[in-house]
Amino acid sequence: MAGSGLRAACGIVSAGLALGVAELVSVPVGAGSAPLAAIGATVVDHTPDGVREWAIDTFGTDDKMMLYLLMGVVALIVAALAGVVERTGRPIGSVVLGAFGIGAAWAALERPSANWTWALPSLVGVALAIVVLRWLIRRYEAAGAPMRGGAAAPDPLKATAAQDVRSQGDDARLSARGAAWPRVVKPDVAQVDRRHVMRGIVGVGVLAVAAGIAGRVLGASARSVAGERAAVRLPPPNVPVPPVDPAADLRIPGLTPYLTSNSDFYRIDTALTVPQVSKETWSLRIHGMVDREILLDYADLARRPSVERLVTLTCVSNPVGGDLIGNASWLGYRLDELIAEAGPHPDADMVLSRSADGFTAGSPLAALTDGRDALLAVGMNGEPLPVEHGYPARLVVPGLYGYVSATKWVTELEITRFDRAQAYWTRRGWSERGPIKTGTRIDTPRGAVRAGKVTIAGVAWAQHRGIDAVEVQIDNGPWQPARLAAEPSVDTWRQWSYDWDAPAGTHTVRARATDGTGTVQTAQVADVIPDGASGYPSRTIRVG
Ligand SMILES: Nc1nc2c(c(=O)[nH]1)N[C@H]1C(S)=C(S)[C@@H](COP(=O)(O)O)O[C@H]1N2
Ligand SMILES: [Mo]
Repeated sequence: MAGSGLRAACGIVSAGLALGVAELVSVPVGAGSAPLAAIGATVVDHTPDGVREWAIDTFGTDDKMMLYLLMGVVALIVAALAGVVERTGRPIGSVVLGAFGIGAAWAALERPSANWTWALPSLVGVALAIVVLRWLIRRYEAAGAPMRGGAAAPDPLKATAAQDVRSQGDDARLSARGAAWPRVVKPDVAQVDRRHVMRGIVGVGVLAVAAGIAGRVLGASARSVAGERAAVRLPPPNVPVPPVDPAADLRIPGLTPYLTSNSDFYRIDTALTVPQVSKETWSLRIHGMVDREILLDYADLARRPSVERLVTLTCVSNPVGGDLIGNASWLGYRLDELIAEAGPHPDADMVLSRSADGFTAGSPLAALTDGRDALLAVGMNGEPLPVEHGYPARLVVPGLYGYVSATKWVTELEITRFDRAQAYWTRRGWSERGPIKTGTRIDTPRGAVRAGKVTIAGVAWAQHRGIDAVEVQIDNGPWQPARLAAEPSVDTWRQWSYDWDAPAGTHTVRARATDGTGTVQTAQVADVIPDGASGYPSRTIRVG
């Protein structure tokens, strides 16, 4: 390995040790306090909308993985450079590492759930990394030149400098000595010394990996709420969902089922690691413009009447034809009742819900109190909420996109006003109100089909208004009514199908829905930002 390569390796293993040790220190401090997690979360919060859009478009739900990969590559480069520039008498690399440690500590302190101890993982890790880097570099500089094949001509000007190479440690001089003064320092001695450096590097590297793995494993098991969730017994709903009408499910191959299973349900949130919120420490505070603050814990909920409701959730980032939409039965507690107990002031118009990880959504107070089935949900499809869908409790509001209503891991409802408070995505350029736009999707067929009878089918949604009609258009022909499946609730999507006698050739199929108020969905094409995509879905089908 060339000299700068060894120096780079010293930097990389030292920084690796910082990350590994930080991971260990973060176990008692708290999830998200380790440097990469803290920096990642801060980056997510401060990414300009354009970049964010591009990342979601390009990587889809792998966007978080890509962020970690990117941070890993940057960390690797910075660590290698820190090693290359570090000198015994000139600790530039140490300063670089120190700056990163302070930056990471600052990012950790900025997290919504942070206290001062959140700085510790980064600071302890980096302090140790600096000590180890200095030690490795001293070892390296004491070891002498890496042996290079094809000896360079000796540089007479460097001849004297080479004598005190042990205290200077400049790569050029080192190689001059190694190549040209084999009798001054015996090559076998230099090689032994280099092995000494390599052993140091490998040793630190092993420690770094061991600390990192131990930290991850201990952290995951210490914080995971998977065990307690598995033991939760949901109260039987006082008002259960009647069994779903079989006529809601047309059971056409390729058509999305009426109910989405928990494992197939889309997941969208800003959390880099899924928040682990124990029901033992969870509480919900209703406060702000209210007559009396309310504080509820999980046990209080069990004493309240519960309901079960079918509601289709939709993400504002769902493009036309996209799959960021899912339908489930939700078990929970009526928000209108909870909010009424707090006594909201007449001039309040917004409920700012806040999650354990600092996400906020701003919902119109009216949408949560107008009699629709807006819920504080604890169950999903007959199970306790999956951890990634908000365990132990989340909001579900029919008719509003998730970003303005569906707060997972919810801990607070602040009754306030739209002219006083701004929610997470509104601050980032998305609309402050997010009613769901009437939409439809063509699920089948995809690609090529045989000429003859072809069933075109899909789902349509206009939550809380319901779907009254779906029409299909072939090749700019007239709009034809589709057959509608049963609609167990106006708060869910509705399946539709259309039997088409398909002639050979390439055809374009479009669909559009009419909601329960008689309004046809808009043909106007809009991007997802700022308030949801619109336009008719279309599909090109080759009939052979
Ligand atoms: N705590 C928290 N809750 C959140 C979000 C989030 O980022 N953090 N994202 C919202 C968005 S944009 C959507 S679309 C829904 C998605 O819910 P799901 O992941 O259960 O499908 O959650 C909402 N609730
Ligand atoms: Mo969303």
